[in-house]
Amino acid sequence: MPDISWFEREGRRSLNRLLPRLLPVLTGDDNDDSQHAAVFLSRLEQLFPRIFRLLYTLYGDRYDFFYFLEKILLTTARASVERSADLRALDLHRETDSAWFRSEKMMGGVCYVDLFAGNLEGIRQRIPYFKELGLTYLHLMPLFRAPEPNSDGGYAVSDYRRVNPSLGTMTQLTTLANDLRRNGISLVLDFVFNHTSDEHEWAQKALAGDEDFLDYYYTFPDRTLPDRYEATLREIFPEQAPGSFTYRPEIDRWVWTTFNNFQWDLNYTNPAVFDAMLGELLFLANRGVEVLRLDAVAFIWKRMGTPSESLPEVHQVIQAFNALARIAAPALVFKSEAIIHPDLVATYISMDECPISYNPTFMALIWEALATREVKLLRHSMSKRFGIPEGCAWVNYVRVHDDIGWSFADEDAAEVGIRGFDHRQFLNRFYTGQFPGSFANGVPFNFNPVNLDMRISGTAASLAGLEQGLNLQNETFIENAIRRILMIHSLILAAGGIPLLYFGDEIATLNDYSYQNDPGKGNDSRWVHRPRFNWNRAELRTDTATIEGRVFQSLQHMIHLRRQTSAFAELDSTSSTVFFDTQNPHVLGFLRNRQVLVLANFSDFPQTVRRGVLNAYWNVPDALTDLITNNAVKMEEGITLAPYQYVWLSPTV
Ligand code: OTU
Repeated sequence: MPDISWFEREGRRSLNRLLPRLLPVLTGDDNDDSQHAAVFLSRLEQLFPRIFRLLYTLYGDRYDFFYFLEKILLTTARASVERSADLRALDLHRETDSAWFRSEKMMGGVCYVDLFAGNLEGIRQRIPYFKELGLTYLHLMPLFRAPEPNSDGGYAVSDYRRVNPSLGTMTQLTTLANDLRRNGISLVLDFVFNHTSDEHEWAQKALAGDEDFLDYYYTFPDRTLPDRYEATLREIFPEQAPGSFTYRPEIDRWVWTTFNNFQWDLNYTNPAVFDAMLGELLFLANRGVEVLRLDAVAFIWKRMGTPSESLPEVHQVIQAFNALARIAAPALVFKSEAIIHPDLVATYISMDECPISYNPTFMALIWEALATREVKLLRHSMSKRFGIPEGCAWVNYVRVHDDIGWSFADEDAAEVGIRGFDHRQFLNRFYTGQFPGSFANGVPFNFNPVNLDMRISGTAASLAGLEQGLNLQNETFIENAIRRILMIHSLILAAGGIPLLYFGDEIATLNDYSYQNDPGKGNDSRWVHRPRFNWNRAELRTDTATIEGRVFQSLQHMIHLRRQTSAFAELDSTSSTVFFDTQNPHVLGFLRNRQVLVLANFSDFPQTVRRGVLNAYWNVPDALTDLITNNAVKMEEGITLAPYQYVWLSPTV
């Protein structure tokens, strides 16, 4: 690899050679916005050295490198020219306010367009509901054209520029993005960029034998290379889609399909793929999408003899996308979806790569602590891993549309005396209701008989015990389940980052087993926790005598409190959430910005935390208020929490 001075010199030379090709695009006949061209060029000047280094590292050994370098810059310039005045204004604003998503006002929600509201127009009509919940971030699940009846919930995209006709049109999506923004809500969409569906035009051309498009994917004439690759690959869907390759008789070749057999992995070693996907990415940004969730991010680069996950080139590709997006659409932020070992989750998080990331370890360990009633692994792991680079933010969640995988670090577990493998077996038995005394009604997802790996499906309410309580008509079970649901949400609302609500959880939606009879869904248990949103039950949300009302009102109250309390902002990524040992094995404790103390009791019994313990971390004020109840808290010897009680303690003002 050349040294820094070579990159500097050749980068400058390359930019000088390429500028004359870009200028006509930026200042063409139908585009006389010289001010915008100047903004573009100044961003380009600033970011080009980085872009040149990244692209050269990825593609510099190809004879046609310079051709693609030019093409990639032209794609960026065209997208910049096409960007609307509104979005350009947003760009300028966000360039000076990059901390916008770290505010205490941030509140996320996620739903399927069809299941939540029928179609895009339905979503638009539900804006008042989003506002009721204080939403500022709305993630709509994949809504593009996709195969029928099975598209992996839309994660097999057939056309990134066309909305699934049953949901609406691209024009409606653009209007929706605008309407949401006017209501203070940022639109979040997936960028499903590891694979396309086999119905995508590129795949269709490949199936017709077009060599240029065969190069968009990884295809092999026989099993020789697939077998060698598979020796070190992890199986992601061992039950529903075993292996990582699919035979296609049309071309008599094996196609790389990490996920389902209709999801074809894109070949990012081909710069034409990089350029084409950059075009799709910027197209979405120009529709008004503010956050792109980079789906299945770990898998986009492969190398023989490795698991082909999280290779260095993965980071280079995303960083290059990031830098180019910062030129054409700087308001856009990437969120990484890496549900993998926590060490690797962290490698995606930086301002130059993905400033926002799911926090899968926090999510999984919250459920782990509910099962064990002990917080040691949760506390230990979070105190090691919650800090992330300055400027970035976690997305904290208890549930999304996917399974729950026990992706905590075995090292963290060993450090608190837990054997990872055995513990996962226990958790799987617990959450599928097989462990004696379990409160959970979960469903297995992709059991792998070779390594006994398994993940769990189920709604938050069913996993937290509500389904069991209602089935048994046991008031105590029901009460504990409601408290668990509220307590775990109190944690994602209080911890630093963006809380993300999975719509339906706010009205304690239970598992829906009817997916089993659906031809496109029956082999994928994740559909058990993706039911159609029940608006009749949502009607009960103001009646606190109902379960729906109690859960909704409590969540709404907490969201409101969070908005009012500046201590819930991410002021400093490494120290604004400090987890500490409460010296009570059942009580989780963390401090927010040295101002709010959060305690949560994971046990079915009252638990006490001694004041002396708290004093070691916080100068415990004499007069304390629990923000949740607005009650004064007397802390003489300590504080005793009821079963599943959570408190947000703040100095009384
Ligand atoms: C993601 O999840 C999506 O969230 C899923 O809904 C999709 O099925 C999948 O990608 C394919 O597009 O395996 O069970 O370690 O990081 O990428 C969920 C893999 C998944 C995960 C994740 C994947």
